[in-house]
Amino acid sequence: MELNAVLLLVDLQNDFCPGGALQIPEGDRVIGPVNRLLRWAVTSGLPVLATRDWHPSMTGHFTKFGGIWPVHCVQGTPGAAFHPGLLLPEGAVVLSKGTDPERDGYSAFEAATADGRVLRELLDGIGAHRLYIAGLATDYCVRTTVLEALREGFSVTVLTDAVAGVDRTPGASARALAEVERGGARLMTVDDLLREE
Ligand code: VGL
Ligand code: ZN
Repeated sequence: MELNAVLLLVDLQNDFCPGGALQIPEGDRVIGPVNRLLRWAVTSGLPVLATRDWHPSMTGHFTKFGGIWPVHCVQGTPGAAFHPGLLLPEGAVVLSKGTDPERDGYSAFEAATADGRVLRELLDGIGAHRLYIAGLATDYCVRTTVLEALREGFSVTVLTDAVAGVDRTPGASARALAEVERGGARLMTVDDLLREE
């Protein structure tokens, strides 16, 4: 395992899982692989950062205010809570994104802790060079986050069985993975990663 790496989990929330307001058909399929990643991270001493989509009730992100999404992940609602099966370890740092009503807030680099620390600040504080990324949705927040991380000079590994996508247009998630790979991200399964360590 590389030193100076972090596990970054993106938006593993009820509203993105079956039964949620913006359900990803198999959103909850990633919970098992993500929990294996979490055990690995804790054992290896990797810091765990978890973003959550955390919208105000009125935001241009929602269809009724001109956006493209149904109402989802409204701050403090059950749909915005992390999936109950997600075993976030003690010490995991939670960052909220999508809080600005004028922005979609897809990138985890727009996320901040309750006391106002942004992702970049935390990564710099840790001295992180590599980000292991998993979560939802492959074709939106995961894609945007990975592309921004690559632009910012981080090495990125995406765990392909620990991400799932919205696929508003068929194949969008597969295209997003191909795009981030072309951009320099490493794609692997959780099994590949745990075998390698
Ligand atoms: C997301 C659509 C709308 C995401 C957030 O987390 O990928 N997708 N809001
Ligand atoms: Zn959202």
